[in-house]
Formats: sequence, C-alpha cells, structure tokens
Amino acid sequence: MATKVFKNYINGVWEKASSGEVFSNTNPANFNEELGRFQLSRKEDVDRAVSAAKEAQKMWRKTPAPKRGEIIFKVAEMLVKNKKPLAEDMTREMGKVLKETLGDVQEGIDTAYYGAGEGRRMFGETVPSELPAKFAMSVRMPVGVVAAVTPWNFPLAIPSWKLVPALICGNTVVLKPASDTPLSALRLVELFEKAGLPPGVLNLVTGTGSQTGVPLIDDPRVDLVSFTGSTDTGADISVRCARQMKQYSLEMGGKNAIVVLADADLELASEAVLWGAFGTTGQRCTACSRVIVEKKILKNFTNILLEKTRAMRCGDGLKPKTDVGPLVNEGQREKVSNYCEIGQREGGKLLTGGTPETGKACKNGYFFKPTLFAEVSPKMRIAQEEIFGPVLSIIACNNLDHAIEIVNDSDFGLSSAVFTADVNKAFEAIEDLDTGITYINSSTIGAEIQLPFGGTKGTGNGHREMGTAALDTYTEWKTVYVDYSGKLQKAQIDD
Ligand code: UN1
Repeated sequence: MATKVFKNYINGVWEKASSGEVFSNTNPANFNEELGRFQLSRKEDVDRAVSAAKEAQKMWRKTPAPKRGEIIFKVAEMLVKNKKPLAEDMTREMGKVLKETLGDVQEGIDTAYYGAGEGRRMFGETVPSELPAKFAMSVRMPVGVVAAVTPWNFPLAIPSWKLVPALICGNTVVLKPASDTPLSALRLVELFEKAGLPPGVLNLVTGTGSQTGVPLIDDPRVDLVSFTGSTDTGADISVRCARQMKQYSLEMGGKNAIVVLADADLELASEAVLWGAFGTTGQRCTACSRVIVEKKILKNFTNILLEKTRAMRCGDGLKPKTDVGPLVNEGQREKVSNYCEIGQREGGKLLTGGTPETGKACKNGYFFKPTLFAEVSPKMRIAQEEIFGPVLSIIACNNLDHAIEIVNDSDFGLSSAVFTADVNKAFEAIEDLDTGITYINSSTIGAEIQLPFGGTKGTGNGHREMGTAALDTYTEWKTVYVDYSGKLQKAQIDD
C-alpha cells in the first residue's frame, strides 16, 4: 500500500510545502511501520501561513466569542465520537499505551468543552470609579497571531491547550507540531475545519524545529509564541521573542518528586509512584523521577517498588497487556541509556533495568526497561536533570523538612506530591514546596484542565496554561472608562 502523504493546512486549503519535500513518520514500537509522510515546511510556507492568520484576524476578532465557542463545542463533540481511532493512531505515532492515548484525547475533549463555555464568560472587571457619572471596566482583547509550537508527548492534548484558549479569545493561530507527532495534530486541525472554522483562523505547518519552527517564531507578524518542550529550546525562543518585544509563554522541563512519609499508606504510595514514573514511559513533564522516602520505611518501600517495577511489561501500546510502551525515538533512547550510565558512575545503585528492552516483541522498537536506582543523593545528575524516560531515583530523607529541602533543590518546579496521613504535614508541604502543582496522596501526573497548569523556576516563564489562567496568556487587557458627566473630570487632581 502506498504511504499516505499528509499536507499543510493554510488559509483553509490542504497543500504541499513549496520545497516539495516530505519527512517520514514511523511507529516507535515498530519502526518498519510508516504512518505517513508529512510536509517539510520552510520559511515560504510559514510566511503564507502567517499571512493567512494575520488576514483572518480582522474577521475573527469581530466574531462574537459565543459564536467562536459554538465551533469549539462542535470540535469537542467530534473528539468524543472519534476518541478511539484518534487514540489508536496516537499510540502508533508516539508509543504510549492505549489507555493513556485515550486519556490524551479525553484531555482535548475536556479542554474543548471548557473553552467553548468560556465564550460566554471571559470575565473582565467592572469597578466603581472615583468620580461621579463615570463607568470603569476592563475587557479582554485578543493578542493577535499566535504561533503554537507543541511537543510529541501529548500530541493532541497539548495542541488543544493552546488552540482552544487562543481561538476562543479571538486570536488566529499557526500550529507547528513536533516532527515526531504531526498526525495527531493534523487530525485535530481536520476537526476544526469540519466544525466550520473559517479559512485562515487556524493554520498547520509541519516540519522540523530549525526549518519550520524558527522562521515561525521569528516572523515579526506573530504576536505571541506559546511553546511546550525542552528547556534549551524554550531559552532560545525567549531570546528570539525578547528581541522583537513579542509575548511568549513557555512550558518546559520538570524534575518532579514524590515524598513518602513513614505514616503513608505504602501500597497506595507505591502505585502512585510507579504510575508517575513509568506512565507515558516517563515522558511527561510531570513525570515522577525522584521518590524521597523517610528512612524508617526506606527498605520496605524500596522492596515494594522493586517487586512492582520488575513485574512491568514493555511492549506495543496497542496490546492490552502492555504496561510500558516504547520511547519516542532512538535519540531519546540514547539519552536515557546515557543517564543510566551516568547514574551508575555517580554511585547510584541500579536495582533493575538500565538498558534497552530488546526481547522478541520489542526488537523493532525503541523500548527501554523500567529502571530503578537506589542510594541516589540529591546532587547527582540523575537527581537533578530531566531524563524524560522510565528512570526513577530513590532518595532517602530524615523527615518532612528534609524532604522539602531536597524537592526544592532543583532548577525546575512543576509538580510535587506528598504521601502522608497527617493533615498538618500535608498543609506544611503545600505551603513550602516550590512547585506550580502539589498533590496530596496522589501522583505527580494527571492535572485537570479547569485549573492552572505550569511551574515555577526553570519550568516556565510565569505563565500558566488551562483554566481561566490561560485567558491571561491569550488576551490583552483593555481598560475602559466612560464619562457621562458631560464635563472634563480630572482623576487624581484636587479641585
Ligand atoms: C506534559 O507532560 O507535558 O498532568 C503534560 C499530567 C497531564 C499533562 C502532562 N494531564 O500529567
């Protein structure tokens, strides 16, 4: 069967990149399976996509927000209808197990329903004026043209986090998805088209970071860049945007930790730790990569984790018995292997895993064994740097204060969790953990879309995605004063 060629979507038309070049998208669980070829877009394609978005801005910003919401609502309905095939394609495209790709689509559904409703809210403020016969309020205005640059680990959910709030707020968008997962993003764009989104309001250009992403970010007509991905790329984007006084919202790395105190329910805590560490094969920015365990229970808890980790099965994410799918590509697998070597050189004790999984069912994919390190100290590289793979480090602590110190000794600050039965300790942790998200008696993953998502320190640049917080990213405040006194009233001036 001939490989399907997928196109860019610019100004309402599906078209080839001007270079005529394409790139291949293969299944990380079976690299002999090609899912399709995608356009390798360059500056000329990006130019036209941004022109379309710029032109469509004039009309879209004037379209009433509830009408914009109706289109997004239809997207939600279609996502519900197509949930299973979308998830299956996503598992083939990036590897995570089907129940998680179903969850990824569900996150898109939740975002779309929530965002559609925002079309009838989008609250501003109405406040009293200090002067008589004067009305004072603030309303939200679109920022303009948004460049959405999205990663491969949540190939539909994260594009939806950006597209939905951007569009409901009246912005137009050029989406550049990760080159490992163009299909899931393209499927989402198709649904927006089917739902009746006018041409130019949402455009898709596929390609690489350097050939497609950079010209998009550098285009002076782009008003806002919303990026999720690596810290290095995020840092580069911030410099590029700063030069042009462009707005930018960055969602980057994590080095998330779960603290397990001696009074915790250890069975529950172990399930949560493994779900956080090995879910999505550890490729979440919210993944648990450090578990910080009170010394009294260290031995016991380590044994529980080890037994459960050894029982986890790697394999094709479409097979119901698979616990852990492949890594997304060979580069990621090398990176994870390197970190396992580094961990051992640094003195970490490798309890299980540490190498690629190459058994019969896994020989054609980028599989890696779920890996557990014990005797890790907080300053080791495997305890400090984001690995983005199925590698969990066990770190001992003396008590909660010590644990908080270890959690906070990180360049990142996305998600944290504490397992304890003591409500006082739980609230102390909530107050002192320097992360954007804290869970009590649950894992570091699984954020819901109706609350802000994002982190402190090197994880972000102060923005939050999702919830009403996303509106702050995708709108400019317009403050409005209406003076109906019929005379010139001067604020702040004594008369
Ligand atoms: C990410 O890893 O980039 O909270 C996003 C979670 C998911 C989102 C993860 N809802 O784990």
